[in-house]
Amino acid sequence: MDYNEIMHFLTIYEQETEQAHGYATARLAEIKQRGDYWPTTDELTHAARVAWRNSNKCIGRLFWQSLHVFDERQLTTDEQVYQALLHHIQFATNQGKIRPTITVFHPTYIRIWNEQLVRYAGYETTDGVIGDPASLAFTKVCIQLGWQPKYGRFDVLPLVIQVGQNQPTLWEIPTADVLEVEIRHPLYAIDELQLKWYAVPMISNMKLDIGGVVYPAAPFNGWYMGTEIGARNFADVDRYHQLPLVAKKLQLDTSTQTTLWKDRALVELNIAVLHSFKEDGVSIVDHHNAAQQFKLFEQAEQKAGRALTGNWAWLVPPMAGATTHIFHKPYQNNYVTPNYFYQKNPY
Ligand code: HEM
Ligand code: NRG
Repeated sequence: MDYNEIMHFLTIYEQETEQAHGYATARLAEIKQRGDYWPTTDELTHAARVAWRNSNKCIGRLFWQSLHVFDERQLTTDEQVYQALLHHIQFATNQGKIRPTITVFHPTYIRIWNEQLVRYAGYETTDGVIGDPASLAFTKVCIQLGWQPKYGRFDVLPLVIQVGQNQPTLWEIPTADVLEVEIRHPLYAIDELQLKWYAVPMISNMKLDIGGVVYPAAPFNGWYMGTEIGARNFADVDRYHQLPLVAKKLQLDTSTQTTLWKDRALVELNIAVLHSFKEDGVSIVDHHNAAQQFKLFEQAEQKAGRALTGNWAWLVPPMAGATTHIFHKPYQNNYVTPNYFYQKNPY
């Protein structure tokens, strides 16, 4: 905890939420007397939104003010946390009309071991990896904790919740609560690859930092940018590695890289992702619209008199980078709090 940083946040809060002059100073005096900063629900709400606004790697920041914040800091049991997570999943999914949402749990008692609330298992077998290679280590942990592996390509992992220093406990997410989209293409037989992806990316392994006061369990979500699924999760060689199979469905000449078969496969796979989500009524944004929205965010920040921070290498989309304005300018990658940070895995 750092009183200067807390004062910095309280000043932002006072100004941006139109508190009476002197609010921040008075609050700081209280906090110093208690020796502890327990934000009001209103302060917590604004902090979570500003933390999104300060997330240098995020292209989706235009909508930072619309973040729904559930203050669940009072919960003390794994069963209660499980119910709150199910509520988060249902509220955020909203039958496909995805709502950016964060649920904040107690700063010291609660830890969620999952990287995202919904992720697919990955299994090392003698025939190679089945499922998502990004989940290999966590899947092993789940199995050690008593989870029954199913050895499918898209097995939703259980929630792993830890309270205090207790052993973590496993909780299955009801199938009905996990919205998924089957991937098909308007023209090509990409459906034959039997790919699907979950609708909502809910990051659950980052900590929310408010002036040095840290919330290790604060899962948040927006909606997907199509390339996250089509150009990375399905395409990366160390993920689902589907480009050679897509190329086959498109009957491309893969005998030499010079035919740009990977580029052509990437484009059609990404068209399939966007097409499928759109047709199913699930929120998603393509990288061109996302970049345009980010431009509006840059303009709004300038108008508000705030310095823009960003991480160029993450903001540039993994396809058609130079067609977006982001490619053509530098960004200051300074860290400002409140913010979301990485933390060590508990396993
Ligand atoms: C990263 C888009 C909402 C915080 C990203 C990335 C994309 C993205 C494309 C890069 C991911 C990657 O390359 O793996 C969006 C879109 C949103 C959205 C389209 C729709 C509303 C949010 C929300 C928050 C957030 C609600 C937090 C409240 C972050 C953070 C990262 C990130 C912290 C960095 C993640 C990391 O380091 O792994 N976002 N985002 N985003 N976003 Fe957003
Ligand atoms: N690339 C990751 C998700 C990272 C965060 N992306 C978002 N966040 N869109 C993946 O699962 O593909 N968000 O809060 O919406």
